[in-house]
Amino acid sequence: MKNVNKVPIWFMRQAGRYLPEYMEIRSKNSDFLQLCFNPELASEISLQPIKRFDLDFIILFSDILVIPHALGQNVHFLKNHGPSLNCINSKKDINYLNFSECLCKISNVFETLKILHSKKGTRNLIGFCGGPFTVLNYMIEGGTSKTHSKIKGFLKNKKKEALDLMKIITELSIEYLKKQIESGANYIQIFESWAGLLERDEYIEFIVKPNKQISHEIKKYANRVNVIHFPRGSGKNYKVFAEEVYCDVLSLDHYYPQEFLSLLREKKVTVQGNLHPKELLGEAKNVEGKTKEVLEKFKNNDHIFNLSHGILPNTKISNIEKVIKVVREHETSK
Ligand code: 1CP
Repeated sequence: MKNVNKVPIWFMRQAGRYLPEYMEIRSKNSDFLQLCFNPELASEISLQPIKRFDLDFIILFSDILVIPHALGQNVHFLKNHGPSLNCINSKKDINYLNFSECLCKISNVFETLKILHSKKGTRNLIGFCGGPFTVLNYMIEGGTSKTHSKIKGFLKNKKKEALDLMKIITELSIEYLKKQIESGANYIQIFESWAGLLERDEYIEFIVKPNKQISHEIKKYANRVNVIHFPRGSGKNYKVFAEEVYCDVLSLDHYYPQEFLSLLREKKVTVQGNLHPKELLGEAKNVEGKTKEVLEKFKNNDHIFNLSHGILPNTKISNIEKVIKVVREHETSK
């Protein structure tokens, strides 16, 4: 008899602006960070997609920018504009950051996880942080950037400062993730959303090394916890990433080297991904075919169904339902 397996499913950014019930809470809470630090509301938001859809994972509702906030940087989320942080330019600005006791400032996140843990049932609970380079990028750019000119200049002209700050972010992120695990997370995802900005030596130094350190420390601390890495935009560098960094799961966007899937099979790394979020904006009739294409592509790998990046705000709920139905009806035999 064949072993029938199901492909588990969740969506990056499954809690958020495409859900009317999220918008309702958000309309009454203008300060986004304070919402992240309100365990009752944050846990309610994390559970909103679970109430609507049949998903296998709950992800903590918070943001990667709680780390700069914990370090004492001013972080605000402006309406229709995204995050805004006071820029860091010099050694003096770095010295001004305060990293003693700074996890206390964000300890409500752990309370949210404890609530979620008590309500998770058989689902997995994902805690997360930003990849150190991605967090550094926001700290230096002061928000979302199209050109990334400040971070590129900073790496070029102030490399020592950049490495010092990366070390601080990496060590704090490890402590932060350990506390998330203590509070009930059994999966950890590291969102290295801007990995695609770097090449060659800089990719090794600023992406591979800190991500490697994080998974090494997390697996040493709690081997049972699964580590998901998402070095978005890595392209041909996905290969060196998978060779160097321990991953239980590797989340893929659209471009990765040929022969990469067989490397992941050899290393027993589960693939996560990779339906394009734009597919969820269109006609339901196309969604079924695109979902099946993804299932087919990864049929020989262990696979967690997901998107190649986060859900977009104007996503149609009916399309999410369609994807889930197709994945639930699909059976693999490995
Ligand atoms: O206005 C609003 O209501 C805020 C929108 C929003 C939400 C719902 C932001 C602002 N962050 C979040 C939650 C969030 N962010 C989660 C938990 C919810 C879930 O996944 O279900 C997670 C995991 C994140 C992670 C995050 N924040 C990333 C990594 C993933 C990615 O998208 O690449 C990044 C880069 C951020 C920064 C951020 N937070 C919010 C914005 C608008 C941005 C900037 C994004 C950019 O620069 O393009």
